[in-house]
Amino acid sequence: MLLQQKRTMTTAQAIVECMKREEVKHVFCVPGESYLPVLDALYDEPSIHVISNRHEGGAAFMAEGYAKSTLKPGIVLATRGVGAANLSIGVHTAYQDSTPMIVLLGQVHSKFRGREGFQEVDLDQFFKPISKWAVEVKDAERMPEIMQRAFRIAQSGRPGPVVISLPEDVLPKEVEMHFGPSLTIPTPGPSLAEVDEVEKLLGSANYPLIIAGGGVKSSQAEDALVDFAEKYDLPVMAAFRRHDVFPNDHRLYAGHLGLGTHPEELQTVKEADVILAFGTRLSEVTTQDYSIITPDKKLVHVDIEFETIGKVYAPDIGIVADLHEALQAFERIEINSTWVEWAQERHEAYRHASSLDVDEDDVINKHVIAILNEKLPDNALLTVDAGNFAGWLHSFYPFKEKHTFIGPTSGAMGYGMPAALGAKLATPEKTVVSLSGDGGFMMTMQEIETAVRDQIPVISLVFNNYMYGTIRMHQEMHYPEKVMSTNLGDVSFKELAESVGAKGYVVTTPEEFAQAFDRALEHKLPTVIEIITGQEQISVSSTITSIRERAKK
Ligand SMILES: Cc1ncc(C[n+]2csc(CCOP(=O)(O)OP(=O)(O)O)c2C)c(N)n1
Ligand SMILES: [Mg+2]
Repeated sequence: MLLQQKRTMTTAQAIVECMKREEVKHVFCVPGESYLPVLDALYDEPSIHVISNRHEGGAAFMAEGYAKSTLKPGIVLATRGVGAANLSIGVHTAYQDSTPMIVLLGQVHSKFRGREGFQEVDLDQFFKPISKWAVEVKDAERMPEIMQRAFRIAQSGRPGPVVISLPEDVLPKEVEMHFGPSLTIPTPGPSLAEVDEVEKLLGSANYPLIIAGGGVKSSQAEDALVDFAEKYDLPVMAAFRRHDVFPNDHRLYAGHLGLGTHPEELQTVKEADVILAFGTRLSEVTTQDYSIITPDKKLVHVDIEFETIGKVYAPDIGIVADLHEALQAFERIEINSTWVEWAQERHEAYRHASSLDVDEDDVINKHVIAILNEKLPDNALLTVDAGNFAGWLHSFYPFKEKHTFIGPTSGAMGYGMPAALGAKLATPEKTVVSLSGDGGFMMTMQEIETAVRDQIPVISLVFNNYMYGTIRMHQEMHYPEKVMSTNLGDVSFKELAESVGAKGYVVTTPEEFAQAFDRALEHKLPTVIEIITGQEQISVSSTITSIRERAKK
């Protein structure tokens, strides 16, 4: 269909027209009087579904989860300084997680700018350090240009968030708007010389290792990565919270580099002599506090963003490329050796470290993961919040297919459930389950009402240990037995869920959990399953007692 490139309309209508041209299906918001014309233009556009959230933080996380699932920008709308402040956690997460997002914020009238008008904040300045581009619209006729540029910036290079401030007097202005051609996203590839260099370096390796990150997902290179790894029997590890870059049950998978990664899995990096870092920024968590890629190793770093290369480690070969293009170019590589034995050994180490065999001595946290693994289809999508409860998922759940995991590399609490709602909207055919702790869940749990109102059937698991367990663990390590600010009160998540019309269950044993989970799978309604856990087993590998003992030594 040929789209008309020139039309008279309001600035608000031009925003919605750009969304339509980019095939936006859902937008997330908390309404405000500052951007009513945009809401009105959305009212007139039936192809775009507007979700009204309970908190801008929830709206931003939902948009972020939606964007991670669709690889298209998540769109959030909010009002002035107040809405902006509330949603900034989602913008920060999109920034750290390289997720495309467009944030549209109502701003005070241009006549009042600079007088500290009602809820006035310099929104472009406020978001500059945590966005790829933050801009205020001054001329109505430039709205299509800015919106189209926002879509381009959010998705080009390393994806990320763009913030647009919309003074309220600009929105109703009616002018002739010019729309540019629809978007194409550049996918640069490596040069022939770079491919030759990789061939030479890989050919010299004794113990090569691929560390694969979000760039594999955003360039949809998961299958190409399997082909490349299989060609030479190269072991593959997933970067922090990017489990599903590579099938975890594949003979070449060697584990996940996250918080509390098992020493046997870390051993793989220790022994590696050539590291192929593919689409990962080699973050603090992935590199275990920048400790594991030591100077004796050779590093090939492939990333779509020029700035990512050399940001942490100066690579021996640094290539700016889209991962999919790079892996296709690497098909030219010809090396006679393969690394079957090394890969086999490292996969075995992973299997040993992540064994899901459970017995009655295991805490309920591990049983729950085993039950999820048993009952969920391989394509089910799991989202996670920040907190120690997540350690059991990260350590033991085998993600077998692509697009099955979404988690915040930013470590933002409150993320898991709203992100699951966004993911479910994006992939309604999938079973979507979120995992949260009692602390994180309660930061955004009001979005359960959004799920009920908008009929988004997600199963939310809440691991209730009545504490900010992660911080309690760190507290015990540094200030043993001095518990401060980390205890939480008694909340019935079952009853809170029921009070907004969701299904609620509370369970204390694996059997009860299995039953409740079966029912949740059957009735396909927004559901909260509260799992009462103990406090003593404070992480996968430590108890409160063992930490206190260690601190005494
Ligand atoms: C928004 C935000 N605030 C604070 C923190 C610091 N923090 C990390 S984990 C954690 C506690 C998590 O508690 P809970 O969700 O109950 O999970 P648990 O560790 O008990 O399993 C806190 C406060 C954070 N990561 N994000
Ligand atoms: Mg907790």
